[in-house]
Amino acid sequence: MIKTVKTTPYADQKMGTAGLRKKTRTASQENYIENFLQSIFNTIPNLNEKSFLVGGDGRYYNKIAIQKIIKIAAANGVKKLYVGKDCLVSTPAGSHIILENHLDGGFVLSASHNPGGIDGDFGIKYATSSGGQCQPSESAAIFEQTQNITEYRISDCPDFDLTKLGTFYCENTEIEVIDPYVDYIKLMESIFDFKKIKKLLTSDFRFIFDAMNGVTGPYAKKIFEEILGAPKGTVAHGTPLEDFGGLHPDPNLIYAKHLVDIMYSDTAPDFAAANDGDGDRNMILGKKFFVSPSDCLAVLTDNYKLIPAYKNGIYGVAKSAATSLAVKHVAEKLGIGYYEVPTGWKYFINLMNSNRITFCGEESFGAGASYIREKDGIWATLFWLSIIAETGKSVKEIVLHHWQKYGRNYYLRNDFEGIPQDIADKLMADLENSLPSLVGKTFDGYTVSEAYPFIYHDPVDKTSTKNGLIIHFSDGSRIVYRLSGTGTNGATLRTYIERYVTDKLDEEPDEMLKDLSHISRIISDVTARTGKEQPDIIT
Ligand code: G16
Repeated sequence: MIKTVKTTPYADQKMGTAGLRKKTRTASQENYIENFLQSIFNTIPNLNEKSFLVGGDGRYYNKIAIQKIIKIAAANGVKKLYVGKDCLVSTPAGSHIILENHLDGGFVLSASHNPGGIDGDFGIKYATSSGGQCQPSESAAIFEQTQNITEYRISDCPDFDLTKLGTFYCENTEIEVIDPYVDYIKLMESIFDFKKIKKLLTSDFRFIFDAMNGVTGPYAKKIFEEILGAPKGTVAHGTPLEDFGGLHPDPNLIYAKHLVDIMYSDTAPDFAAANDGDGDRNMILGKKFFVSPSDCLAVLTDNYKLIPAYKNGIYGVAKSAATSLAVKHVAEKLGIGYYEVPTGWKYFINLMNSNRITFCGEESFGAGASYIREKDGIWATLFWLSIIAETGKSVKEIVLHHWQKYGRNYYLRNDFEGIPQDIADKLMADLENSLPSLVGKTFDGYTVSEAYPFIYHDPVDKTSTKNGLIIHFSDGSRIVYRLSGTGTNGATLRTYIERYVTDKLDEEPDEMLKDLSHISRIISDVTARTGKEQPDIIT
């Protein structure tokens, strides 16, 4: 039976950079998920012809929310749902399933790299038929629905067993519980030379893949251990856990410190990769060596010919404006298209659909290509393994060689977290107003040559998006400021600092960027406004 339930709006259901992300306690309030889902369905016509994917990264509350999604979808007359077995599907695999099966969209329940559990975070990434997250105009329409909602529809059928493959019905909606791994693995086999990678992984080469107790564990065990022959145990933290086993599943130098410690020890293996909760972010490490995500994109692009799927040529490459300019040097040398977009993978979708780009990446530990519409941590790992297998070089040698060829963009991101929203908004507004007056000023020897808000004009749909403030210095250095759109605790000011050099290639970024970091704090006035002398997180 279908029930219609009266409800009232929640004011805070605006999607951020990647879907709706909230504290689990907020998301588990009465009618919270129901309102949000009904609001999405209210924006989609002809639901009886529409099919969606449902899955998640294994975090706490996903199983409860997925039962709700099934019942709300059924009550709204959705034609079919494909549900990942055990409620699991990684964000990249989800994108592939949507595209491969020509689905109308999907719900990947994840707060990405944010911690899980009742005191952690919960999230819903809503993808459209593009295979990527909905566009700003679509999220605005959904937000409007959330603000006017008065009722939702839900089936009162009992909960379903989602631990076994099979098909059943809820009202008239077909529910198929699918294997979330098999098609994705085939996809990876079609891109990379698995034989070459297998030869490497069955030699004395030592590798750790850290799934951080997120969703990539089962994918990685199947790919690296079962198919590619890496020794059992290569995949660490390989079982998806509701609270990520207490880990903060963010693959960076701070939250994956346990892995960093191993890789900086004298007994470090040759290579390590970590993925985040939902498998779209990655961190790449060599022996006593960290590859910054901006450099990662540049190195992958420069080595495209080594990968079977790309060896005949690639379209262009794109990065978010806040990502370092390292890949720009590569694009110029290769003579391929180069684009800068706002932060958010959704901005790459039009560029991929129009064959303007093949590769894209972001400073926020993301790299990917146009075979799907999300970033992909396992793809990045297989790409690095391919480069190592083909060149016989270590990670450090590969990156040093890259810097010798192109110069190095030293890069750091400073995050000031938990700032009251009004203070953060005022800081950004004042900073934006002050930009014209900064041009020509010199700070500790660095002269501002240009300062402007980043405004992106999408070449395909002609929309414009404002995202972040950019300050250029006459020596090629840059500072970019923006507020994060993925946090759940006040506002986070991100300050991205970059300096380009062609000598001094193997120095510490902290040291090389000390002055610019200081200048970035002076210009933003962050200390006076927030009381914070130093960033909370430096990556
Ligand atoms: C999401 C988006 C990315 C974006 C990142 C950081 O990643 O998909 O495109 O770069 O957020 O966003 P912000 O700087 O606004 O916090 P994920 O992995 O969190 O879904």
